[in-house]
Amino acid sequence: MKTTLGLAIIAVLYSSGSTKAERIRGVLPSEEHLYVPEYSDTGEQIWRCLGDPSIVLSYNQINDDFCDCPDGSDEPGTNACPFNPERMFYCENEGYYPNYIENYKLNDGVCDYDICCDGSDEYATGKCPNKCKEIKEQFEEYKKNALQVIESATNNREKLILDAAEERKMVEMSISALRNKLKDLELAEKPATEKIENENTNVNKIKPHLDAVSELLESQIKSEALKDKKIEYLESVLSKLMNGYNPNFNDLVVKESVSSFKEYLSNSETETPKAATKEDLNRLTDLILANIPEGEDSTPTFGNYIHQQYLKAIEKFSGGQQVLENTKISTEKQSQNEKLKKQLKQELVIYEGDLDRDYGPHEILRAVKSTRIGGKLDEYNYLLEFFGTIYQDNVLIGQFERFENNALYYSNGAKCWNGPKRSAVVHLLCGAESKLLSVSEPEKCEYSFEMTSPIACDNNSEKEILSKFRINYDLL
Ligand code: MAN
Repeated sequence: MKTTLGLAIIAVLYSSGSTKAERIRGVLPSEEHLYVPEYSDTGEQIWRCLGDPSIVLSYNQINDDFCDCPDGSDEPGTNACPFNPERMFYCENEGYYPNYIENYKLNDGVCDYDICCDGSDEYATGKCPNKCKEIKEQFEEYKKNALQVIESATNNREKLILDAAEERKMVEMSISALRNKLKDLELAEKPATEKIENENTNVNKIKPHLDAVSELLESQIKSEALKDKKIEYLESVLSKLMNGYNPNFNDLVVKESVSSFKEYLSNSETETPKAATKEDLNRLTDLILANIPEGEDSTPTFGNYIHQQYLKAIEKFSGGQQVLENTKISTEKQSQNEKLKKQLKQELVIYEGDLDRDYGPHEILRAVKSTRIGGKLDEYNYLLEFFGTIYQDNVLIGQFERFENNALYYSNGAKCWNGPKRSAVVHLLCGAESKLLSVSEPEKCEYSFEMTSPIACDNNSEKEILSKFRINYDLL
């Protein structure tokens, strides 16, 4: 029973805020554990500077409006220490969004409701009552409208993502069409003989016979030549004998040989070549004829005959003389083909390069790559092309370089007089339409644009709504 009552009291203490009252002013909840006191040997509550634990303070020196720690950690809730961006004052803004404010804005008599809607930044002056409830109502109203815009912007973004995928498909299709065209051109260029052989396997039946003819002729020629040499030699021996023998020696064998040789010499000019060679060739010709259609009337020479039969065979098996002509690609046509191939290859390189380019998340920039957004901002007309250039009137501000963290980067613009080449960063904010909002020149010839676009609508949009929300102080 006692225990239950004890627990109930603790619960009441927590919910009534007495624990909060003990919180160290200005410290964010996740750092509260760094402000727990230690106990010295004498039992005194002590605390060490966060940036330098060798500096030991009495616990009540925290927020005593006197700066003891070099990093300002002993004064999280006052402006006694110099401003340290790492140690901002934490406004709890209960019921709304917690936030941080620079310590030099504390108790300066100004209600910084856009940061601390609870007025806690003016705790000492007491000038600023808590307005979190009213501000929250304003924000909710603003958010409702903003969400409607975001919804239509997100729909537009989804459409753009689909368009981008479609664009990619088109590029892929163009690549495959170009590759096919190139393949066709290369096929058409294959050497004529190769084509005949590929297309007319029947001609191949004849070819071995023709090869055999030439082989036979070759060996025939060789053997004839050898025979001629032998005959020449024998003729020279017999000539010697014929011219040098002594007719006074009554050698009948010699006399008979010489007279036979003389007879041989007188007949040799009219002698015909050996029939065997021709017979062999005829036999082979018959073989060829067995594979080809009816020949024409007899041909004047064997060479011509073979040639004619060969052409006939090609005609029969390959669809006619046309094939021969078709396969003979004229040099003119060849150079035309070369030109076309070169052009196709160049196009292919462009398309293939395009597939590798960085078009951002979901390749969304593909869908808007040549969309142009124009607008007059301050004294100049600006023209922006997402994946192209930005112009300030006629001056080139930059050329698209990359898309990173919802910002488009452009560089390599026209050179600035006495300065760098112009460049720009375009910060994108979620919006249903693409529209240039503002431009500034933080550094000479370095431009910073703000632009709405559906391509910038992602899951952080709620945060973005808050950052764009402005309090209407008249209503507070
Ligand atoms: C022009 C504009 C300006 C730029 C100056 C620099 O006037 O491009 O934005 O600052 O040139 O000389």
